[in-house]
Amino acid sequence: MIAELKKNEYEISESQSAKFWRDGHILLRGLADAEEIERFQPAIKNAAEKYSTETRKLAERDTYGKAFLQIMNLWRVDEEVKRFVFAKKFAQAAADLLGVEKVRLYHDQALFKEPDGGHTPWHQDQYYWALDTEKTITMWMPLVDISDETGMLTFASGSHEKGALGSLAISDESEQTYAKYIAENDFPIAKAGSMRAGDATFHLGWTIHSAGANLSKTKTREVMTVIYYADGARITPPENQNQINDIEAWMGGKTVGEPADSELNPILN
Ligand SMILES: O=C(O)CCC(=O)C(=O)O
Repeated sequence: MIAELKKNEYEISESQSAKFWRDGHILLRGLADAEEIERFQPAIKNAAEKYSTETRKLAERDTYGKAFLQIMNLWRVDEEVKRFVFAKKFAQAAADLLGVEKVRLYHDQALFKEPDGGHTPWHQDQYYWALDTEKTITMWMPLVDISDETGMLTFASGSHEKGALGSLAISDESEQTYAKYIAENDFPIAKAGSMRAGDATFHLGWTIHSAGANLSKTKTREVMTVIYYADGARITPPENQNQINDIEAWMGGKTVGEPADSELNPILN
């Protein structure tokens, strides 16, 4: 029997949505409860381990490779993970924060930062996405209790207001460039001191963000993410090779100018 995620809604207040749009990110405590995490953490962990294609030792990888094991669209290969990713409660929170009626799935991804794993460089997610909306949002949910020691997601508050800031993939170059830009623009840096499994942050596609290294020798930072965008978005002409790859991988055969509404991108709320 496949475990169901509870249907109870998580109320987003107008002031939370306003804060989200002011800062470009927000922390929601207890979005998934302990029972839900107990049910779904093993399924996500097993699927992430089963479908990870990384075989190199940490020392052999570049900065991006050291940052995390990244296993995408697990909903397509595991029915239990699909229940989690398709949870209305999560999608409705995303829609309420964005202030839109309906959101679609871009893709999910498990981001497991291994013991001794490196930092995640400063970057903007939407550099990768060929969509004609700024109403894009990522839910980032630890499946285990985490502290700063294992790599907390960290935001440059208000940086989303600047929109696209150059053509930079996640790299040493994005780290250096955005660190300088953040200092020059005095964006406040925000991160939670700790997060319980089931707490979640949400951030906009243009918010500059990063994460620390995993300094623990034994603990993996198990995080599951789901990326959503406002229904009605269309595919824009790709501006870099990563956007070409993303259209091919995640847009289900839809092409430039078409609504991003393929079967890989269902409405989830
Ligand atoms: O988990 C991390 O280390 C980075 C996550 C991230 O950049 C994202 O979810 O957009």
